[in-house]
Parts: sequence; structure tokens; C-alpha cells
Amino acid sequence: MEGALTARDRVGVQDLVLLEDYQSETAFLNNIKKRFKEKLIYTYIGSVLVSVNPYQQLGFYTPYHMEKYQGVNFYEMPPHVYAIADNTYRSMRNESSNQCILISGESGSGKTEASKYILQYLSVCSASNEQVEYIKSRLLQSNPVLEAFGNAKTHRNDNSSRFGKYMDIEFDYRGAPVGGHILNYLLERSRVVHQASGERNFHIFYQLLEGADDVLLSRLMLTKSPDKYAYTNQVSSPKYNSIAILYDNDLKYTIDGKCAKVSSICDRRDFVAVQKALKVLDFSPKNIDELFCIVASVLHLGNVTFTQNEDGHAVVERQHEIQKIANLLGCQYEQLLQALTHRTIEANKEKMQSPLTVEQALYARDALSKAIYGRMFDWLVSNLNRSLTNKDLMRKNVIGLLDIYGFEIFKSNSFEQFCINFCNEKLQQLFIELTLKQEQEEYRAEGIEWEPVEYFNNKIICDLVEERHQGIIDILDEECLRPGDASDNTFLTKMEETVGKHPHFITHALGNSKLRKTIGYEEFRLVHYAGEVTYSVKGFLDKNNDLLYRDLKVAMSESKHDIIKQAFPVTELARLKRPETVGSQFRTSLNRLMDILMSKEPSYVRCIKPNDAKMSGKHFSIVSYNTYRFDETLVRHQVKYLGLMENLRVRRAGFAYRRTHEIFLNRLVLIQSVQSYTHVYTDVTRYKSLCPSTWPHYDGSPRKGVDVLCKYLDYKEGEYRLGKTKVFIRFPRTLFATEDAFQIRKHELATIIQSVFRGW
Ligand code: AD9
Ligand code: MG
Repeated sequence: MEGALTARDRVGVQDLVLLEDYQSETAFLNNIKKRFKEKLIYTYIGSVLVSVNPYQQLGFYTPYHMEKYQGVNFYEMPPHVYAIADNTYRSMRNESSNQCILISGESGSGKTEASKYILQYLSVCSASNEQVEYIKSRLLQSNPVLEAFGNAKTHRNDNSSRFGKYMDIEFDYRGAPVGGHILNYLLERSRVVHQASGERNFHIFYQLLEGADDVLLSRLMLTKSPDKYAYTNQVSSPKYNSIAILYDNDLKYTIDGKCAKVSSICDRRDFVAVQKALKVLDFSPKNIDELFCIVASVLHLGNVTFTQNEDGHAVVERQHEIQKIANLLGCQYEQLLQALTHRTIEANKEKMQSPLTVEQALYARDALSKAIYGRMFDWLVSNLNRSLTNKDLMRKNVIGLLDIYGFEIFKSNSFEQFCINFCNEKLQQLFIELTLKQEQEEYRAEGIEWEPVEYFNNKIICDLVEERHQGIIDILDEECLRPGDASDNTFLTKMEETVGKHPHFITHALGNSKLRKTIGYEEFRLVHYAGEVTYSVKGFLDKNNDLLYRDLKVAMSESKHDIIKQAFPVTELARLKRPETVGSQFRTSLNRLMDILMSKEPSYVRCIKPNDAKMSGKHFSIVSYNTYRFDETLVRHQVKYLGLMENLRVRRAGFAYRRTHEIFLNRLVLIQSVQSYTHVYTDVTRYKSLCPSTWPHYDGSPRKGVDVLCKYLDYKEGEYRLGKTKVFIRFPRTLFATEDAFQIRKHELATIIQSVFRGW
């Protein structure tokens, strides 16, 4: 507990289950707001950590703090991401079980930062030797590489992860990290060829242009300036709110049309870090060179343009660009040139070259850029995995870290948001199931009767999206496969026919007159667990198909370079089956992820973004400070999308507070940490001091002691239960009364001790 009543009033409760009015969203918000103002960015809901992005460096991530959180009881210290990491680590060791930490929240809320703090903590608190140190440094160095290739500056976050990431950290029987494994999800490949105004392409493009020395630049046939490349120079005037215009430096840049530079990012320094990390991770000089060649080739591809000849066919404008690209990708110039402007088609078992129109050629060019970049990213992850695997070291248990995109609701939502929001539905389902399961298990283990909890099961929405033959993903696939007149609009009609009656699906045609005003003809709306999202069907078929013409695949598969050759395997060409669509692939990989997570003991970090201006507040005027630094409307939305009220309800349905009997009576305080493993505690009297039968000494069992104490404190029958190892208290007010009495008692005890000393 955080001490005296006054402190509770000022900084709120550190565990939201102790809120008296736990049904009130306003009370919830007020509590995190109070804490946030005091720079207490962390609050619990039971064992779930709620974190509010401070947008400033706070002083509690030091080695001193890491040491302080090691081996202490979860609730004995102020809430912290280290407490979650430590608790997870110790559960893994003590119970010899696999664990996972699920981090969620919207873009810019601090997921990736939290996952880095957790990884650092696990690396510091675990055992070590030379071999293990080697693995630890590799685990830590995987971050700068993945961020360079998978993160980008967006309106919401200067370092936004544009892919989902699940990382297993593997530990041996001593609890030392011996390896890792990364799974990546749905990289936003469309960013390679197009970015919204004021946003950037993936960091690596700018890092390379800014950070590479002249020798490397000339080898890659690049000039230093991102303005020269179409894929890094797509800036027009952005839309943003007025606060941002006034205060955000890099947004000011975007007004000038110079989005390539972001004030919070140093591309040159980051490039040095990436090069160093690639070396630590044992990427060969040849592979590193090939990676940069691929990045450069994509920049050159973006500059390839086409004109139309007399026959209406596409012709490459500056053929020397293709020469550069072929060179960088290690493939045949003629073959690439031909594949960018023609398609091989088979008619009557005869192969023919069919010329492309300019529009088709541009499509093919962008499809190639996306495919090259996307497959290079997959290659990168699988190579990182190879580097994180040490066959000589025996692994016993794992801790998984999931840093995945949160719910997205933009003004205009497309296929990408559909996939991301589906992913969040699945995670919410898992969250509810596992939280209930955990609660139930704890009650059973403690021998306390389980009281069923009413909750909204969002399985109905997951089914709407993923069910075989009748779910939206399969309807979309069917349209993608159907020859003839299939289009985004026929997909919409098919959905109306198949799932039109579903309570969570609405379209213009299906809605009533009031709804029709808010949904366009080419849109559909899903009622997600977190709220309604309207999706535009435009581009769904294309994005789901994600076609790359076969001729381009052939050209790539014949490359002399290792990475490209491995990324475009010849075996893929021999397969007659159509490649799986993006939606189906995503469904499969998500369901696999759910199985992985289900088999582990989960912990949760729920991240919240306090304002849309990426600001800590020091730039705001006094008038705007409180309004904008902690934007209540924005936070309220997130509390809803994260399902935090539901979480609190589930947690509060039974008992608000539970602690072991020992801790209820006495508090354990760490007095010495001999090595990183051995901790020495001392007992500090707590509530047992409130009852003459338990203080100063009680000879019976802790459970009996708590029983005597609770009766003495006049707890009513329905207010508490004694489990085998823990006491459960139903209402916060019961606990607060005890805590307040203890604060007074503490004072009395101090006075008694002082007078005893004086008497001496
Ligand atoms: V996204 O979905 O990948 O776009 P994240 O990952 O949720 O998003 P991220 O962790 O990248 O957000 O945080 C955004 C920025 O907020 C960081 O670059 C930091 O500048 C800032 N941040 C986040 N958490 C903290 C923190 N605990 N302390 C200080 C923080 N700054
Ligand atoms: Mg991130």
C-alpha cells in the first residue's frame, strides 16, 4: 500500500481493484490521471499493469531500480514494468512453467519501450557466464535491427513498429537466457511504396542515405538526398491538430515538405548502431552488403517510370535504372527489364509474352518493391533466429514477449485496419478466457467457492471474421479466386448476402435511414468489442491477393545473391496451387499464436497514450497543460478499446484484494541481496499489530493468525474468505479501514519505542 490516507487521496490507489466505485469509468480515469500528474505512470488492475506513456525520461529505470525489484513480492513495491518482469521470471523459475507477457495498446502508447525495459530487466536479473553474456547481447541487439527495417515515423509515433512481434526468450535450468526466437506478423509492406503525407518510409532507407559513407553510397549508386527517390519523397501538406503545429518540431518540418528529417531521430547514429548490431548478430559481411543492396534497389525501383509506346504498351523510360537494380539484386538485366513490362501467359499450352500497360507496369514495379522488401524482412527475422539459437545450450522454459499493434480506428479504415482489429479481437478473447481461467484456478486452489462472472464473449465477432466458408476472410478469398467480374463491390454484396443478418455487421444497404447517413456505399461497419469501425472496401481484393507476376518471381529466383535467392525459392514456382491470400495467412498465423499463448501463463501490460501530440507537457502553455497533456477523451477511448473496465469487472466480481496470510500479518522487506539470486528479508510488523492476540507474537499458523485478526477487526461474514494460503477481501473499504487503523497504530508504536529509548 502507498501509506497514509492523504497519499491515497493525492495519488489515487495503486491497484484499481481497490476503487470503491469500480463500475465508474470516471473514477478509473481520475485515478490514473492523479497518478500520472505525480509521474506515477504505472497502476495495477490486480496483476495487470496499466502504463501511461510519460513522453519523457523518468528516473526509475536505473540499475538501482532493477536491483530493488528483484525477488520482492509483487505488491510490496510501487507498480512497475520491472515488477511484472520479475514476477514472470520468478514464476517461470519456481514453477518451472512457460510464461508470456502480452503488451497491448494503441500506436505510440509505449508497447515497444515496455518490451525493451522487460528484456533489459530479464537480461540483468538472470544468471550469467561468458556464453550467456554473448546470448544476452544478441537478444538486446536484435532490437535495433528489427526497428531499422520494421519501424517508421508515423503521425502517431516517430518510431512506430509496422509489424507485430512475438519473441520467446529461452532460459536454462539455472534461469540463464540461452536463446531466443522471434515470430513476426504482417509487416505493413504498402509503406515501402506509399506513405501518408507527413509520414516516412521504414527507417533503414533514411539511415542508409544519411549514414553510409561515400564508398558505400557509390557502390550502391545512391546520392545522399532522400528527395531524389520517389519512395522517400512523397510529401504533401499534412493534416494535424493545432497543438501539434505549434509545438512539434518535426511536424513543423513537414510543413516545409522535409519529412525525411525527424527531430527525435538521428539516422546517422542509428545506422552506426544497426551496422554494429548486425555484426554482433553474426551476419556475414556478404549478407550485410546484400541487405544494403536490396534497400538501395528498392529506392532505385521507385524511380523507374514508364511511357506508353504507339501500341499502348509500357516502355521503361530510363533503362540504365534497371541496369543498376539488376546489378544490386544480382539478377539478369534483360530478364528484369522484360518482366517489368511483360507477362507470360499460357494459352492452349503455348507460352506467350503479353505486354503490360503503363498502369499494369507501375503496379508490377510496386508489387516487386513490396515483395523484395517484405521477403527481405522475413529473411532477416529467420536469420536473427538462427543467430539467437545455440544448440549447445539446453533450454528449459521460455518467457514470451508479445508487442503487437493495438486497435486502430482512423478516419478511413482499410484492409490493414481490418486485419489489425481482428488480431485485437482474438487477443481480447484470449484475455477474457485466460483471466477467467486464472481467477477460477486461484479460487479452486485456495478452496474458495467460485462465483460465475457475467461478461461479453467476443467470440461471436471473431467467428464473423474467421469462420470457415461464412466468415469475412473466406468470403473475401472466394471473391479473390473468382474469375470474371469480381471486384471490391461484389465482395461487399457477397458479405451482405452471407453475413448480412449478423448483429455485428452493418452496411449502407442494411442500415436504417439514420445509419445510412454515416455509412458510405462502399463501406461496411463492424461492431467490435471495443467500438464500431467503418471499413472502406476499396483495395480489399488487391491487398488480399497481393499478386506478384510470375515473371518477376522467376527473375528474382535466378538471382546470384543469397538473400534474394532464398527469399524467392524456385520451389515456389513449381507449386501449382495459388499462394495463400494475405487474410488467410494472417488467420493461420494468429491462430498459431493463440495456441502458443494459451500454453503459457500470461501477464499483461496495457499501454495508454496520454495525448496525441507526442508530448510530455513542458511545451504546453499553463492554460493548455492539463487539458492536453492528459487528454481525457483520448484516454477514455483507450480504456474502452483495451477492455480495461471489463477487466476490472472480472477481477472485482469476486474479491478486490488478496494476499498471502503472512503478508497480511507482516510485511517482507528486502534487506540484502547477496547475489542476484539470494535475497534476505526481514519481517516488518503489519496488520498483526492491530490485535492484542496477534501482537507482538503469535504462535499459531499464519492462517489462524489472520482468522483471529479478522474476527477481532469485526470483519463481517460476507466481507472476506480465508483460502489455504491467502486471505480474500471483497470490498476495498474493509481493507482501507484496516490500513487507516494501521497508520495510526504505526504512529503509536513509534511513540512507544521512542519513550522506551528515552527511559533507557
Ligand atoms: V506502435 O504501435 O509501435 O506505433 P508503441 O510501440 O506502443 O507504438 P513506443 O513504445 O514506440 O510506442 O513509444 C512511443 C514513444 O513514446 C517512444 O519512442 C518514447 O519516446 C516514448 N515512450 C514510451 N514509453 C516510454 C517510457 N516508459 N518512458 C519514456 C516513453 N518515454
Ligand atoms: Mg511499437
